[in-house]
Amino acid sequence: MADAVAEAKEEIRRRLADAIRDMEVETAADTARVITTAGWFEMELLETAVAAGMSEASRLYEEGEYFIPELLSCADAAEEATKIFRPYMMGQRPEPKGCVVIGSVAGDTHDIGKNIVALVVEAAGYDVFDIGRDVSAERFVDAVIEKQADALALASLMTTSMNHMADVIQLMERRGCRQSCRVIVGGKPISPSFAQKIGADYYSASAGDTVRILDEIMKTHGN
Ligand code: B12
Repeated sequence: MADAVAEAKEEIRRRLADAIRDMEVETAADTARVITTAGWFEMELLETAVAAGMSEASRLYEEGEYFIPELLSCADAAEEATKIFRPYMMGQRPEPKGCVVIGSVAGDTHDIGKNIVALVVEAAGYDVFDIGRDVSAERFVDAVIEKQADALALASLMTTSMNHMADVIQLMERRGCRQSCRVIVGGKPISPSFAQKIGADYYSASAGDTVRILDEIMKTHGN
């Protein structure tokens, strides 16, 4: 019985990933509805299904079958599914735990992964200020100071934008808010050694990891 349920969950996760890869916006939304109605939603499901669908879309892009418009349609399908999950995720939200500013660094307009991280972190009980994509170091630091953020989560999906993470950290130091705010970095080209090199506090590979890191931060640095 438990095996049958696990199999059905895996099958529906696969259906959602396929709908994202195949740019089927309606199917993605319908599949998300089936998942929530069946009570099968799990935080990891959103992240793993979107990652699988987009990674197959990426392969098709590399093979010359997809171009930028196709990738954008896949992103639309992922967003539609996310919209269905959102109220369900927020309904299970615990008491506020801390405050996080998040955004994609200057020069980088990729935001699918960053949006998932923001949503999962918010659903886990954090006040999240998502300041968008292609965000300058100045805007990041203004937001950290204004919101008195416990943590700043920086995203980069490109080797050409990842060095802007270092600019943000240096500006935090110059403007005196580095000590009070932990910095988490993530995204495809980021590694633990890169995080260490630029003086970030943590590298995170996923939305789930980010929640675990934030809980750890609040335990050691929270009020
Ligand atoms: C979709 C996509 C696009 C879409 C973006 C739509 C959108 N709204 O985001 C569009 C079509 C607009 C696009 C444009 C471009 N793209 Co693009 N794109 C991709 C693609 C195929 C998938 C990315 C994705 O969404 N993955 C799905 C999500 C769920 O996974 P993820 O982002 O990795 O996120 C997970 C983790 O990394 C982590 N994470 C992510 N963000 C964060 C943030 C924090 C704080 C934390 C803790 C963790 C975390 O958690 C997430 C969930 O598990 C990648 C290929 C790839 N394999 O990554 C190329 C890719 C990133 N793009 C690339 C390029 C080159 C471009 C363009 C320059 C193409 C062009 N010629 O115009 C432009 C650049 C635009 C710009 N200036 O930013 C290259 C980058 C190469 C490099 N230099 O490093 C890649 C790698 C493709 C390739 N193989 O060449 N792209």
